[in-house]
Amino acid sequence: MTGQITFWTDESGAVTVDWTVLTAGVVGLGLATAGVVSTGLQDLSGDVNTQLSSNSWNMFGNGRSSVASFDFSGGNALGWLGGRVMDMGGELGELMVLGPGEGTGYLVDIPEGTDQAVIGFDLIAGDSLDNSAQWGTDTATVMLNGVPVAVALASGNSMTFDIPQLDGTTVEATVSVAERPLGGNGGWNDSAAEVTITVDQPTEPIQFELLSGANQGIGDEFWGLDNFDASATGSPGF
Ligand SMILES: [Ca+2]
Ligand SMILES: [Ca+2]
Ligand SMILES: [Ca+2]
Repeated sequence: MTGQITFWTDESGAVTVDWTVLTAGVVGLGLATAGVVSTGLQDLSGDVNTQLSSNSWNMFGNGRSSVASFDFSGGNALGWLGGRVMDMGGELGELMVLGPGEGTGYLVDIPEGTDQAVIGFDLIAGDSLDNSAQWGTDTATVMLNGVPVAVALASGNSMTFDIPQLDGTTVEATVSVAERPLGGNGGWNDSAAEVTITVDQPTEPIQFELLSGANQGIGDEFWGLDNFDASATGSPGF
């Protein structure tokens, strides 16, 4: 019995008890840390999932990434400044509409490693837009980073383009619909063009802008923007 009493009063026994309490504390801390890390990982995987599935950042791993895509359906124009999304009816449906002197802009994100950025959209010349001595010249100006890269002239409800040749920027515009009522005022013909802008070696976000030089209100005439799509290309897997 003496030995057992010695055991209970032995200092080394007390150390064991201390160690047990200390160990329990460390395990508790470890569990708490694991909880935080686990939550962090879930947050991160959630972020990655959001990024991968969002329109703003689809990585296909084949060297091409979509950075923005807008058909303005449901009024979605998140990130656009100026202009207004309207349902102009007919074949036009919802699109970004500009009244006289109005402009709309969007900052196109450029992922690191981008070799080429491609911005495509439909430009709509709605209703009574003119290019005449009598009724004036109704233009739409496309600008990148404040520099005009294309000027569209509505003419007899068709469209012509004045495209300055700028180093590193290529603009192609093809009239897809001329002189046909697409929407807006059905009594007035409309026209549409597919515009594609390619920018070589962009290093910073590109500020896209479309400005209306129309001289009458939206009830009479309008410039419209639809099916905006911006993508970036780089080395495969970027
Ligand atoms: Ca649309
Ligand atoms: Ca006009
Ligand atoms: Ca029309």
